Amino acid sequence: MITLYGAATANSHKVAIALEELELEWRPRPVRIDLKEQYKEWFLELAPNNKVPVITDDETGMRVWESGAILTYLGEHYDPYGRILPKSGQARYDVFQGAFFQAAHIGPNLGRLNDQMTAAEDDKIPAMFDLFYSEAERLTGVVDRMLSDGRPYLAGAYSIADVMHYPWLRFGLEIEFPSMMEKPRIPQWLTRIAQRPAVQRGLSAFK
Ligand SMILES: N[C@@H](CCC(=O)N[C@@H](CS)C(=O)NCC(=O)O)C(=O)O
Repeated sequence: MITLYGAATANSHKVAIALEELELEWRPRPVRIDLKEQYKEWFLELAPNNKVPVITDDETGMRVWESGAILTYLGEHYDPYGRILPKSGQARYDVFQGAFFQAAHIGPNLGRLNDQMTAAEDDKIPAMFDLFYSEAERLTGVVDRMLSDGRPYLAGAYSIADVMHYPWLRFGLEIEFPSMMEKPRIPQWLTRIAQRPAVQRGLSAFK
């Protein structure tokens, strides 16, 4: 049995979606980040970076934190037919490119932009807002180019690259982020992914 320590956040949803895509037996263990449960000693022993998600796997005795590492782990241990992580070749590295790009660029920049957008008026820093907003515009251009040859998914076939981006970029559609709405390939890709039953189940795992 796999336990996912998580919360109703994009990074935890990525893992819940992958667990559902692979039809694995798992249980959610909600972590109250609003109550700072992630700083408790028991949690820091699991995840020294005091952030969800983390998984433990009774089958293998493994513990993994960082959503990209968790999805790689699930792909390597529980995806024999390469449904979300191709087994070899260029296809595998196309997926890793997308996954690392999300973890290094999309997550941190959109996260900080969201912090600025939702901050109390006195805490907003206009220069920070402009910086993260213009970078978010550039990054949506990158995602659009990744889809530009008519491919339905970011690395060609559906993969952990899509699973990592979807919970983040769907907010762009929700707020009608202008540079995303001008690029129909991204909303079309989001709609395609939203229709997957495993994605719908994964998103409802933590409320
Ligand atoms: N790079 C990490 C980011 C994880 C992350 O930022 N988690 C947030 C929720 S989405 C969290 O646990 N924040 C609590 C804190 O920072 O104290 C990953 O992809 O797993």
